[in-house]
Amino acid sequence: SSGSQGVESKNPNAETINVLLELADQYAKMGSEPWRTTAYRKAAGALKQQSVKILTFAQAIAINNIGESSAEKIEEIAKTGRVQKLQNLQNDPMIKLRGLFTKIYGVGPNQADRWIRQGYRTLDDIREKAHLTTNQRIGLDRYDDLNTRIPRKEVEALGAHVVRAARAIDRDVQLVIGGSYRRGADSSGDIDIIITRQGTSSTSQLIGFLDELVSKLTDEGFLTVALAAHSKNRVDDGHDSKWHGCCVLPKDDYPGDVSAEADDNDGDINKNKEEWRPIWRRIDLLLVPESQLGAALIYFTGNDIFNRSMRLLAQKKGMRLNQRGLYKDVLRGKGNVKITEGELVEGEDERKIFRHLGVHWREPHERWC
Ligand code: DCP
Ligand code: MG
Ligand code: MN
Repeated sequence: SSGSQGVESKNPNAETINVLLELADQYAKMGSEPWRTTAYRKAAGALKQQSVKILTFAQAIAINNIGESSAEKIEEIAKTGRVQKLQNLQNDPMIKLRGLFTKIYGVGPNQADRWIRQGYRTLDDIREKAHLTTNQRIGLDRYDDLNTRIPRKEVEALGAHVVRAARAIDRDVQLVIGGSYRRGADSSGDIDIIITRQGTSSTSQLIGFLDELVSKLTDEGFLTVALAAHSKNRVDDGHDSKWHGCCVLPKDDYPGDVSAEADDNDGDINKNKEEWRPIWRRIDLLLVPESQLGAALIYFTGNDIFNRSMRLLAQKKGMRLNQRGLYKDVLRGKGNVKITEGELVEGEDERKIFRHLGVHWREPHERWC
């Protein structure tokens, strides 16, 4: 999941934008009505482009990408400084409880609602009474750690640690930290590492390397646990192209003063080495053959809303974009159902994929929606 990034106060609509993004995040957290998240983020994006403060419904609705509901909220924020609906949602005890439960790794809104219907009201109830999957058990045991955002400097140190281990096994591998880090975020929910090697055209060519890397990092205590993957990550030969797990940065790798520029909820954890304690962090390793690197970079840089709009754009142009490449002449049948993969247009070069789609290049830090 990707939280929104607020804007600096020099923008005339900064306050409105930040409240809209908070509202979008609230709906994202709730999992219901996901289109509202998209709508409010789009409206916030449109407001960012304005050079004057937007005060009324009429002014707002006249702007591209701002719908009725967003326009109403914009006027409300301009007048009162807040959105009543957001406050109601934030104060609703059942919504709060659902938020408490969905913050357990591996728990979605449906599971949370089932538990609430069963009468569970606290994490202790879940711990003692609920039937948990292995992933959920880990999520509950490490609840606080896994819900603490990772300061950017720690993401860098974690990445550097993995790069050192990877290079010691195979000096020709290349690693890129993707996800919110690549978009320039001050802090991240997890660390996403894209792994490739020159000359590879299939994920299976990298599986052996991944196995070696994971066992090395596990043996030395950097990787603490593997999390069960979803089946959709399997490639043709049955191997997983994605590895999910947790890691801990060794004390010696810890940079000083990491939390200085991070979000408020980063607290003072590990601010200096003397007070260091191990914090479990979520880590995703992604195997990508060089021939698909560009498409994979787009996908794993995100954010998810940016990805959705790029895929929609490809579809509108009779093409198809996924994490492996951009394809043309995709045969579609009834209900726009894909019949053939089509012919590969581009997979390796991120910029060329933008060009083939006819859109201007957007730097990773410009891909927040
Ligand atoms: N992604 C996507 N659709 C999803 C989930 C992920 O397109 N439903 C892509 C875009 C994300 C990237 O994968 O940017 C990494 O996923 P993360 O869940 O790690 O999200 P982020 O790295 O963007 O944010 P966070 O800081 O929360 O990890
Ligand atoms: Mg991430
Ligand atoms: Mn991730």
